[in-house]
Amino acid sequence: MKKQRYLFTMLLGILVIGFSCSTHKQKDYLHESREDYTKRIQWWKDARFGMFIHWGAYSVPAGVYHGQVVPGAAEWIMYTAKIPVPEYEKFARKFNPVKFNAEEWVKTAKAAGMKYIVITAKHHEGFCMWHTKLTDYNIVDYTPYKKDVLKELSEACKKEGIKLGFYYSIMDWHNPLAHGDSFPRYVNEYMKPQLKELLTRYGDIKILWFDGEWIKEWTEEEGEDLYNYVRSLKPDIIINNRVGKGRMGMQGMNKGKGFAGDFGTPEQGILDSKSDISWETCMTMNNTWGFKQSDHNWKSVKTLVGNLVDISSKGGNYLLNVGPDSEGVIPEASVLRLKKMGRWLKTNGEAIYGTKTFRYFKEGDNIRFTTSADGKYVYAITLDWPGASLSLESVRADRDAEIHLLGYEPPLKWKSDENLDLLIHLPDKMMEEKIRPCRYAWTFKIPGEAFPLADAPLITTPDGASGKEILFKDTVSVLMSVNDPDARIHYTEDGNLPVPFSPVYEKPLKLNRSVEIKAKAYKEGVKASFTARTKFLNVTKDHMPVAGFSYYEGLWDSLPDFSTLQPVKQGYTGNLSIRAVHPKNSGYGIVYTGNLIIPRSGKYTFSLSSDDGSRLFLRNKLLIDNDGLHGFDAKKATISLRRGRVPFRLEYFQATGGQGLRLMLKGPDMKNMLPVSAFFDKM
Ligand code: FHN
Repeated sequence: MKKQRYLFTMLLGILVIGFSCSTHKQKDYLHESREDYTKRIQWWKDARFGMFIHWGAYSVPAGVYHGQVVPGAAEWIMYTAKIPVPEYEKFARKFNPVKFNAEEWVKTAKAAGMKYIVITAKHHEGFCMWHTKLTDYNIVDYTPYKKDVLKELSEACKKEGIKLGFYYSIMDWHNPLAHGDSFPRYVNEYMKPQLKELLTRYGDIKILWFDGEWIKEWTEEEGEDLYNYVRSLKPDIIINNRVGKGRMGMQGMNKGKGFAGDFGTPEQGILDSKSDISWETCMTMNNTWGFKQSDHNWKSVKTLVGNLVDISSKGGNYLLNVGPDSEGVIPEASVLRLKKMGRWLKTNGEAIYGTKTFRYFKEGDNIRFTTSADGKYVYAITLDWPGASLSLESVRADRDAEIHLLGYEPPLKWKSDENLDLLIHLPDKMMEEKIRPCRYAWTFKIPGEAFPLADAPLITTPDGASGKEILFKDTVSVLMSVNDPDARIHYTEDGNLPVPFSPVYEKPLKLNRSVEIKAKAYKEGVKASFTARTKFLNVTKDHMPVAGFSYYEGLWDSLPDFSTLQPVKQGYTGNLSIRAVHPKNSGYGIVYTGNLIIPRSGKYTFSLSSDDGSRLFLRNKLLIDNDGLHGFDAKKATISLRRGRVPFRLEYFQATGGQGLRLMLKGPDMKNMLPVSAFFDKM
């Protein structure tokens, strides 16, 4: 009966809407000129910062089912907890956001400095947040609330001058047509008519944010057809790359050219460097997109501002998520953070909105650059307070330039030193935090341009290790290289900055002790490169507390038997930072082995959190099994241990999506949990 009613409702919808769909001539928008594309997307690139809203029937359970917290993202609860459709529909029946105030939400976004909003019209659960004619499984017909929240939101956005976009999931766990052979009917008789409703009844919709494209039923060809269909309804709309099949997992960019979609969509991560392709990082403020009552793991404002600065320096957009609860309230913790971001942007917004990327997006770890659209100004944004002065290697200030700290009126004193570095002096009084024009990050506005620098050298080992720190046992070979054959590398081993009379690199160095190698490339006619630096740490000689690691590559949905696999590389690490082992975002596994030094006999509680799966063994016996595809969730176990050395093995794998690994423990007389690395045995 249920299915008949469902199909009848759809049939009715098809009659009402389907007819007009067929009259649509479908033009090919996939091959528009670069100029037309640039014109269409420019407002969005200039906007830089938007609000993502995940709101649906999943906001009712809020991560809890049958009294238990369900691991993973709250909006996946129907799948993760395997809730049957009729059971899940009861949540929708109860959805009654009586405190929803569209005006308030839009003003919150606006005050945060956000220029656009993307809200989930239909997430994977299939519940529709607008009065669709295609199904009664929607906010008006199916709930006691009975109002069209997307209509209210679109009116509030129009009033406040905030652009509105819709998130639409291609995957649908509720519609019986959305699987297997009937999928084409779902696309033509349901999805397309729904998109037509969303694009013609809610004002000037500027963005369509597809998701759920990874399902086997969906193809790039369908994505291209859908792209053209949507553009035929709204030619100036912009559409993300999840409309097709080009996306490389959570890294978010396309695996090549020719895939449908206007911008890449890194998720929960930021590109390592600039990209010529338009892109937008979407990120949660805690660990989940939909509201989850148990998730209080909020990012700090410093982290959020730092993300916005880092993303802007690489030419991307930041789509920062809020997950309102079932009453229609955005969590206070989110509102607070957004207010503080808005205050920061009031002072520093000119270095973010409408800017272009600089020749070098960063200098060192804590300086990012953008430039004004006209190229007259370089914005140097420091993520830590620079102290009495700021030194820049890569910026040449115009003669007699007035350099300003945004938010502080008088121009700053500056000079170009003997290395042609730009040295900007800060007023002594600003050593006091409350005198500074803002918190979190500071922008120096410099009339000037990039100094052409020699390409920086790359410091590696024969097995391809590189980065800030490389741990080794006994001896290690150090290789240095630079792209430019006309450049020569000068390096030091004593911690000083290389200078033109430092030793020239001619062949691999053999190290048997801990040393920080610093290297610069020099070339006639250009300024010396940035300084490349790597600390080589001899774990045996320095008796460092370390664990060994073996790194593997592969795509699994649960922990593999690593003993049957060949590691891609092995080494030592002083912590469990997965980035230190490998900067990749998906498709890898790591096995850490070593000894823990237990300080005194007693009961110890271990807490293992990971996204995706992990397992902890002590003395080769399984203590915690946190295996499987899931969000960053913790599992705990308590065990009695005697004082002394305890061998451990920690297995971890990352499929796609969010990633993370954390192992903490707490023993007798310890107030807080400590990272397991605090107990690593020395080599
Ligand atoms: O499965 C969804 C998830 O629930 C959330 O909507 C994110 C946001 O981009 N997208 C998918 C995971 O990649």
